[in-house]
Parts: sequence; C-alpha cells; structure tokens
Amino acid sequence: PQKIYLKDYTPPAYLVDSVELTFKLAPTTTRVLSRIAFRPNPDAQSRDFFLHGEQLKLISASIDGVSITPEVTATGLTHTVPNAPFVFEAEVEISPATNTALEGLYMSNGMYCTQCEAEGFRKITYYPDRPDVMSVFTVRIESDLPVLLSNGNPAAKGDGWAEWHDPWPKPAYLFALVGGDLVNHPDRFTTMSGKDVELNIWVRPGDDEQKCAFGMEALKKSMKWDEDVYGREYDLDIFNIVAVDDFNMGAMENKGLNIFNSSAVLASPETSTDANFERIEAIIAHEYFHNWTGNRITCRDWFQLCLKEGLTVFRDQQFTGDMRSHAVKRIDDVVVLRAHQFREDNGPLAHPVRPESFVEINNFYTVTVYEKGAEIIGMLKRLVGDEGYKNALDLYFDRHDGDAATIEDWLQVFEDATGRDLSQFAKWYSQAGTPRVSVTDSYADGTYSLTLSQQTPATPDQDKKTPMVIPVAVGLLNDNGDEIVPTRILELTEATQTFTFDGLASKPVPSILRGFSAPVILEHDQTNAERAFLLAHDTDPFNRWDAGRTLAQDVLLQMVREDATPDTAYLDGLLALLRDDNLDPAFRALALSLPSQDDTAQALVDAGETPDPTAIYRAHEALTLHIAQHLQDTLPRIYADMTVTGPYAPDAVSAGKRSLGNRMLSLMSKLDGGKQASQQYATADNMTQQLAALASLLKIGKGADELAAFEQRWHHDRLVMDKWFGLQVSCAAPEDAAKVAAKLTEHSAFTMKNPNRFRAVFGALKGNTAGFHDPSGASYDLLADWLIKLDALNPQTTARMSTSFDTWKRYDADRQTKMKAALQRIDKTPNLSRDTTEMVTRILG
Ligand code: HT7
Ligand code: ZN
Repeated sequence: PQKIYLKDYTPPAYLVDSVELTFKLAPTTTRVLSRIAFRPNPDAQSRDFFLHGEQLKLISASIDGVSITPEVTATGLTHTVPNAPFVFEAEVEISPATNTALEGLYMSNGMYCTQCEAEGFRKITYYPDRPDVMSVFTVRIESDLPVLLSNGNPAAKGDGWAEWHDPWPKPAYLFALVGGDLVNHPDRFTTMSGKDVELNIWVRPGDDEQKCAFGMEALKKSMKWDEDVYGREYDLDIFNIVAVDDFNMGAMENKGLNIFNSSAVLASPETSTDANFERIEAIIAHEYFHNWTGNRITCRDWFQLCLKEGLTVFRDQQFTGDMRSHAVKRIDDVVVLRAHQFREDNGPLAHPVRPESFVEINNFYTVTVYEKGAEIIGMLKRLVGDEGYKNALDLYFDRHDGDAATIEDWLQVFEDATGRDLSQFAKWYSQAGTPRVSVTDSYADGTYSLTLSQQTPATPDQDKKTPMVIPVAVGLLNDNGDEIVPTRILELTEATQTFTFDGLASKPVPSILRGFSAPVILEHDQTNAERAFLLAHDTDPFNRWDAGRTLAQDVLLQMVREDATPDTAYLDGLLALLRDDNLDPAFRALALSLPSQDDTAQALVDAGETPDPTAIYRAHEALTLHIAQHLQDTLPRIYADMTVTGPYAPDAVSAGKRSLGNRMLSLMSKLDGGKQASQQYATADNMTQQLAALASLLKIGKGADELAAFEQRWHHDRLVMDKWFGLQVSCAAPEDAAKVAAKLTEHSAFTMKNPNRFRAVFGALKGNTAGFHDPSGASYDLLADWLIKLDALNPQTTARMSTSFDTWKRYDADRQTKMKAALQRIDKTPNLSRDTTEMVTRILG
C-alpha cells in the first residue's frame, strides 16, 4: 500500500468556489448530482485535474455543459480542463443500504446518514476530497422521508424535498446529510450578540425523546462557555444533532449538523450511568467546540490533525473541569493518558503527535494525536501563562479564521503573541515517545538543589532523541506538611539541569510534576514513607493522588514478585484518606482505585522484567482483599454516608458520592459474599447503582439471577444491552473470559454490524487483561477470528480493535508466539483491508 508523506504536501491544483449537490435518496440506488465551480489555484505547482472518487458508479459528467468521458480509476477521475474557471458536473450512483463500512453515505436502522471525516466524501461523489479545498455548499435532498437535513441553514422545502445552504466555506470532510423518520427535542439559544439560534436533537421515534434533555442542556452550556471563556459565538441560525445507532466513533462535528453515536447523546437515569452522563456532556462540548477549532479554522492536511483535535480535547477538558471538579478531571485524564497513550508511545504503534507518514489516515485518530496533543496545549499554556494563552488564542482566531492551517501557523501565533521562541518546544509535535524525567536532590546550608534529567527512548523510525522543553511544576513541603515553597514551573530544556531553592531551614519534601504538568514518566526514588507523607499532606490534589498510586504500584510489584503482604504505610494511608470527610468523595474514590493490571504489567517491563498477567491478576485480587479487610470497620459507615437521597441527578457531587459508595460496595462484597450488593441491585432506581451492584456480584462469581433479570428487563434497549454484554466479559475470571465472550457472540442480540455491540464484547475482552492474556491463548484466537470476519464489513473498526495486540512483545515466549500467530493469521487473510493491513504490519514490526 502507498505511503503518504507530510514532506510531499503540495497545494491543490484547483480551488472550488461553490458546490451544488442534489441527492435522490434510494437504499441501493441513490443518485448524487454535483455541480462544482472550479478555478485554477494561483499557488499550485501543477495543473493536473484529479477528483477523488471510490466505489462510485459514474452515470455522466460534463465540463461547462459539454459532456465528457473522464478517465476513471479505483481512486478517482482525471480529464483535461480549461486553464480558466470552469464548471464540472457529474451524476453518480451509490448504495447506502449495503455500505457496512459506515463511511460515506450509509443507512442505519432505516435512516440515511453520512460520515465523511477523514476521506468518506469521495464515496459520495467525485471531488477534491482534501481539507485545504474549502467551499460553500448548497444541498438539495429528494426523498419521501419526513426529516431531511444537511449543513448550514435551511433554504427551502416542499413535499419530498428540502434545500440547505451553508454560507461558511468548508472542506468536504465536514459535509453531512441525514434523512429519516425522526423526532426532535427542540430548544433555543440566544448568542452573546443577541442572535436567536434554533437547536434540535433528532432521534428515531423508538428512542424516548426525553433522553435528549440532558444532551440539550450540555449543548447550551457548551455554547455559553465558549462565549465566556474563548469569546466564540455560534455562526448559523440552526444547530442540529442527530443520534445514530451504527457509528464508528463517538461523534462528528459536521458544520451545523453534528452526528452522534447514540451512546454519546442519549441519556436517562434508568438507562445511563454517571460515567455515561459525564461522557455525553464532554462529547457534546467537544463537537460543539470544533465549530471554531476545526471548522472555522481547519487543517491544511491530515498530518495537522492534532491542530484541531489536540486543541479541542484541551478545550473540552477545561470545560468539564469548570462544570465539575478540576482536580478530579485532571486525575481522570491522566489515568486515560497513562493507560492508553503511554502504552501506545511505548510500543510498535508509537508515532509523533504530528505523524510524518501514513497509509490510512483513519489509523491516526489515536490517543497520541488527541490526548498527547491536548497535553501539548496544556504545556504551552503553562509556559506562556494564562494571559499569554488568551492573547495567542485571540490572535489565532483573528489571523486564521477561514484558513486551513498548520502546526507552524499555530506556534507562530504563540511566538507573535508572547515573544517566546518556541523552536525547541516544537519538538513535542515531531518526537515520538514518552520522556523519562529522573530526579536527584541534595540539601546544604539552607539551599535545596533539585537535579532533573530527561531522556526519551527510541521509537519506531526514531532512534535518537534530543532534549525537549519540559515544564515541571514543583512545590516544597516541610516536615509538618506545610507548604514552604508554592508551585513554581521549572523549565527543563537540557539533558540535565539543576534548580536551586534558597533560604530553607531544613531539607524539604519535594512535590514534583504537580498537576501532571507534562506528559512524562517521573522517575523519582522515594521511600514509601515519603510517598505516604505526600498522600497525607500534599496540597496539590493530583500529586496527592499520584503518591497513593505510586505506593499502590510498588506494593503490587512486591506482591507479584514475592507474594509479599502489603505495606501497612499504604493501608493506613488509605484508611486515613477514606475517613477524611473533608475530602471530596470523588477524589477519595479515585485514591482507593488501584492502578490497572495493564499499568502494573508496564511497570514490570520498565523494571526489566517479563510480566505474567496471571500473577498480576492474583496480586490485584489479593491487594483488594487486604484493603477490604483493613478498611472493614469503616466501609459500612462510608457506604451509608454516601447515600444520595431524592430523585437521581447526574451532577458531579451526587456522582462523586455514588462513586465512593460503590467503591465501598465492591470492597464489602469481598467480605460479605455479595449480601449488600444484592440488596443494592434489588432496590436501585438508577443505572449507576444497578450496574455497580451487578459488577460487584459478578466479580465474586455471583449474580447469575441478577444478570438474567437485567436481560429480561432491558432486552429492548440497545445501549443498556451493550452494558450487559460488556460487563460479563470484563468481570469474567481470567480462565473464563474467552468462553464468556465466545458464548455472547452466539446470543441473538449480538451483531458485528453494530460497532457498539462488537466493542462491548471485544473491547471488554481486551480490558480483562488476565483474561485476554490467558495462557491458553483462547482470547487471542477468538479476537483474531472475529477481526477477520469484521474486516470484510468494517475495516475502520477492525483496524482500531487490532491494537489489542500491540503489547505482544512485552510477554513471555509462549504468549508472544501465540499473539504473533494470531496477528499473522489476520495479516494473511485474502483481501484484508488497507486499514487493517497497515495496523497489523506496524504491530508485527
Ligand atoms: N472529528 C471526528 C473524528 C472522526 C470520526 C468520527 C466519527 C466516525 C468516524 C470518524 N473519523 C474521524 C470526531 C472528533 O474528534 O470529534
Ligand atoms: Zn474532535
């Protein structure tokens, strides 16, 4: 397959002044008529006319009204064109009903919908499908379906047709169309300049329209927040959101017509957990924020993807922090970053935040581009300060509105707004891998010296790394736990640097990398007593939590290595923290969670050892039991204290209480045989409480009756049934996980055509670390079997799910052989998609 390189970028040969599209919708014979006004690009290096197009049946084409017979290949068409502005017209036929890849125009439960990012528009019609070609779209949809939507503002409608006009030039990847028998949840928003905007969330009639109320509130909060914090106002008369069941990702920010995976928008207390509510709020915000960071200012090419995604993730993280708790949000984000991005950075799929080449761009919608991309924005803000950040963002919007921009443009704005030289900082975009920052310190004559060293390990295609600019936030405490030096940002720019703090009466206890000020691995040899001290006293909530996590990881490593009993400093620390009623329950719940088994495996790899997932599982189970026993007397009291009275509300305070209460429940179940959990299951009036009780039961090998009752009650609700599928796999004992997953694939409600259902089972299998790596290799074989089947239908989701194998080189020879065999079997499948071929090839290395 052909690799595309960032260095080969050339401007488009032709620009598009306007596009008119007519859709005559029919399940297997949709006709798309296009009328595209082209003009030669004065900045182009060539005059070759090429339009992307895939899986299209060309019916007719013309230039300036004269019929032509273009040269058509599997990827597009070419023809000679005038050396002056001209109009290209074409009619093509496509088949949405048989489009199982869910890219381009497809059907989901009788509804027509589109997904064009990154390169789906070329499956709709012939077009220069690249983000630096921006144009004004007018769309006419002809169909008997009652609701016909596209981007921009409604222009006109009649019986069996509707027309839309989007005044804002956009690239083709932001095009969208929806047609269906839909019902809406309407609302309105008045913008900061007094403009009235119509808001709608559209769902299928079977989906309770009340399940849109929470999403609608989230949308209005997002609109207000973007005005208040970034000064960004909405720019159309209408904003539509449509919920779709079959969707490859979470949601899509099409201009004025966001399309959402129904799991990312529909919510009710009975069917959604607190985590679901929080995720929905964040995704609605994320897609809305793209209206400025992504749509008004888009990317020049797909190598610049982090320009819109990193910044928009950063903005949605800020939003969630403002709506809920900054401390808890930061911890949540770092848990995700470490679990997924560090894993990616450490394995065969490592790539820079701005990659230099790709075969299939869909494979680069990664945690590195998104989450590490967001961390880079956070570091920039830390380095230039809040004022500098605000000035830079104002300049960015002023200077680049309407542009398809690059990372260079982005950094230039910061340089111009703040006067700072960012040439070294720019390496964060080009250098892959997670830097390791090691720490040594000394104290003499009132001066405390902190020596920081940085080193980034080799990654595929990048052997040698050079020092980066790393903002390290540091505070100092005295022996009483008082903060004697408040947080200060140390800028680590050399391989090794020493920073001094004068006028100190005694050697302080350092609190380093506060707030997780940079996406690095901190190597700091501290004693367990020092960590327990920080767990008890650090004023920085992130580092307080992280001290507990490091302690837990250390305890786990000892338990894996030598079957040790846990350090009481850790257990006592947890008990003190749990009993501290001044602490936010959500924070306490996080502090009581152990690092994931996958994290422990990586920690062993970092220590030069080969992880045994079964031993890690046992250590986790044993430590959980020790914690339950150590906290035994306090668990019921806190469980009772965390009772939330009154009708369910998904706010952060109530959710935090339920989170801590359910942590108690899970620990109590280890001791009471599930008595309390059964009771909670029986009396729960919301999904958070119901699901947590069921999980507690399944984890101790009980809950068969509840599981059956759950299915009986919820079999009609797709999103709830996804939970039912997933929970059984994630809670299965390691030796049973593959069997449980295999059995579920035989269930009448299992379908691989629905990505949510496929992910429910196989995402959970990957997440059950010991189950996935069971020595029998049964999970590897099962996943490979299903990925091979899925690839023929949906390459994008298959390729994404193949990353479950990306840690194969970590493990013992036997597991390696089995995983490699599974990967090779996928690789050898006849007609394997380009998406999956690229991933499997990279994973095999
Ligand atoms: N910008 C979108 C990324 C995306 C996507 C979404 C749904 C289906 C397929 C997709 N391919 C790429 C989503 C976002 O980051 O907001
Ligand atoms: Zn995004």
